Amino acid sequence: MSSVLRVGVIGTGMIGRDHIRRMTTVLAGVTVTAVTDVDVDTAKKVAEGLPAATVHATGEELIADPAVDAVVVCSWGPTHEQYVLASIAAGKPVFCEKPLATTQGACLRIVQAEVAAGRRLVQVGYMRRYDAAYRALKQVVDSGEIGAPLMMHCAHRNADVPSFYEKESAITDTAVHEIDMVRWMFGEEITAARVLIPRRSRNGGPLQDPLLLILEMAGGALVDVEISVNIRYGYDIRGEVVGEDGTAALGELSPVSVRTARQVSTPVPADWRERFLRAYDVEIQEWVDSLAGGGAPVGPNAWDGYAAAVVSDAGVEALRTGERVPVVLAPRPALYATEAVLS
Ligand code: NAD
Ligand code: ISE
Repeated sequence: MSSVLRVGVIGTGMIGRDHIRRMTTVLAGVTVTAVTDVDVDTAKKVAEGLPAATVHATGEELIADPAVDAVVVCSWGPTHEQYVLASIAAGKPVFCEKPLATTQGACLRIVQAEVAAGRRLVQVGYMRRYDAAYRALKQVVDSGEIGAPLMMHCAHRNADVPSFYEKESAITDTAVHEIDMVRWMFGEEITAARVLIPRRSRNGGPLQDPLLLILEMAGGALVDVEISVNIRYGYDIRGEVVGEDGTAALGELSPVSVRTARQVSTPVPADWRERFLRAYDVEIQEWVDSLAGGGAPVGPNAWDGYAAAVVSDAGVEALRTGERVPVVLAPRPALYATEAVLS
């Protein structure tokens, strides 16, 4: 590898373009040398702003390009498995946007391919682990200051969602972030999921919106996640851990609050790009830095992607049946030692 990491990006939609922007104008030690998208015109348009980048006809062709040291997968979820497996087969590090794959079987195949390769090549885009507020919250929890955690209350509110968003997406596409985050925050696995269904919002169209996902942690704590995907007023992410001796919550994030006409107001972000702007920067910079000199990625790994998929499947089953659904994970391979997985 050269001293500057040469990255190929598969999928030049919303987050693909956002990651290309940060890799070319914000971050250090990285350059984008190749792009591809099934919508070739989109890829070509993006490449117009990247004079050094080749536009490839397929993801496989991009992965094989000798000018690509590492791959970033930002295509639709169902296509992730093939590109992650092809990157592992080529021996190239691959950063895959969440979810790692859309079924637990596909995630397990990725885990098995990486284990067979004998080294860590895969990182999954669970960016909350890089967010300053979540990191500060975890520091308080880990310090013991609020005592043993008993519960966590979360809210994941989107102003709106695209038309292709389906009933199950509330779990598989949205709450999957909390699923990964609480495994990391509590340093333990999730053992069961339940879903409660409140009255339906008139803003939710055909979706059952909102939903309440309840997660049971291995240590006995309970996590509730409100998932609202048509809240209208903005993108609002909340989290509060209740401990034996105190509570700790994500702080308000706006750098400004305005007082006027006997009111106090702070802006609410429009969407995930605005709310997690810096978290994505830190996430990709730390990924780039970890690969320097042929190193291995240290962020959320293929096992984390697999575990999130199993919990997500349990959540979908709980939504379908109204039952409590236990989470059963395959045996964890030695490549994913506990401390590397959850810390
Ligand atoms: P998008 O629809 O805007 O972009 C996806 C792009 O992938 C499209 O341009 C599409 O043409 C392309 N594509 C589809 N199949 C392809 C294939 N086989 N090969 C190459 N390109 C292909 O979607 P998006 O919002 O950018 O989401 C992309 C991925 O990123 C999803 O997995 C999504 O869950 C994830 N995502 C993560 C976050 C986050 O907060 N971490 C936020 C948004 C999206
Ligand atoms: C989107 O794909 C994301 O990952 C966002 O972070 C999340 O808030 C949104 O609900 C998803 O659709």
